[in-house]
Amino acid sequence: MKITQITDKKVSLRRTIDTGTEDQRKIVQSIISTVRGEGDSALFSYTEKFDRVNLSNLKVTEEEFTAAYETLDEELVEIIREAAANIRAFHEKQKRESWISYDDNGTMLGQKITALDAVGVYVPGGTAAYPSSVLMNVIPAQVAGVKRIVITSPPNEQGTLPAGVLVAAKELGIAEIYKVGGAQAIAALAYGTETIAAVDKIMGPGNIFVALAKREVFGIVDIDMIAGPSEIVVLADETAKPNEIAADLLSQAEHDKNSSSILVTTSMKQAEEVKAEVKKQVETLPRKEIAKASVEAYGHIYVADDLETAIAVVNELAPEHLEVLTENPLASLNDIRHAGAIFLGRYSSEPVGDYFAGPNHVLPTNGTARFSSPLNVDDFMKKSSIISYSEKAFLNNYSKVAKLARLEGLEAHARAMEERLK
Ligand code: HSO
Ligand code: ZN
Repeated sequence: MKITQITDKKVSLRRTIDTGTEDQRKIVQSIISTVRGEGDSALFSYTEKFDRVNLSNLKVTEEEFTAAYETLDEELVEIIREAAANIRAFHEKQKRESWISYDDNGTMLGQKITALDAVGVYVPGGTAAYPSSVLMNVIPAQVAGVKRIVITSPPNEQGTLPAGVLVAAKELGIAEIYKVGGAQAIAALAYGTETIAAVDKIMGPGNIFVALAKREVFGIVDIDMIAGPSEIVVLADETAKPNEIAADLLSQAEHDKNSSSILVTTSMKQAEEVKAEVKKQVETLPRKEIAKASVEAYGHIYVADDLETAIAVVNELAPEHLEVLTENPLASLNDIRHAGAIFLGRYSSEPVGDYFAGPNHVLPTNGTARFSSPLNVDDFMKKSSIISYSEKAFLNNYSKVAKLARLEGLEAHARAMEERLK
């Protein structure tokens, strides 16, 4: 882990995003057009090619759900239920209502809020098939009132999905889960096949092929965001404990070798202790190869002269997760402008938010916290404007509208106004 002293409040620390190679884009485009043309049969053959399994059906059956429950501890199922309840309670608070306002002319204006009809959630394969991400994507959609929620995920070589994913989905009452991954899954969700009806929006992270496919189908359907690897920034003063900081940094470093873990501190002594702790702790992790690679490539410690400079660095980084481990975390909250989720104090270690507290763990990465927000109920709702003019409101205003129309050279607009006077 590199240690850098920062004195200038105007540091520039932007990262770039992986938009794929020309070849990768071509592969994705070809997969999408094949799925569009051939439907299910393309899904089966791509699954055989990429996931090395020959499936007889795409949809997860009741037997598969039952088998999943048999492999999971009853206690764990209870914990999933409790996490789901916390997540639901937090998202319920976000729900917006339609509204209408009236004025003295009899004008009625408003906003009608409608849930999306159908949403697809992509759950990546391998060790990144997180039950927690099923909860985080599905629950806000349910709170919004989305009627049809579909999950797709690539099967393993035995042709099944992880038990945790199936149990989480079943606990939420999801009936449609399909064993298909990669760009072919995104194509199926966007265009539909015989088995998988098209959705209106596609959520969820995935590898570069999934990300490129989402970009490719954007406009046909909506997409959530193109998520980058997980990031954590810890903002600390000398009161924070190096062993705790190191443990929290490693909690995100173990996600992916491209994840980044950064400490911004006002104490050089602590910086050196954290560096040593990270080195020590990482050796004991089962995923040490990933965590080590991540820390080596993207781990960084910035030592700032004072808290104000440290906060400027944090805002420049605009991290996905920010832990504030200072003497008075609340006092800094006002000055922190850019972060996906802000964890205050040593008992709010980041995994509390990943799994259990209630706020969403789908967060803006790669500095996009400058302009975007955590996944939330609004992401599953859209608005329609309501406009209702009375005769009085019309007579008061039609000529103004006609004048604006003629200013733009749009005579038919002006006449539509005047036609009503006849
Ligand atoms: N930290 C990840 C979410 C996650 N962590 C899932 C564990 N499981 C991105 O916010
Ligand atoms: Zn995590």
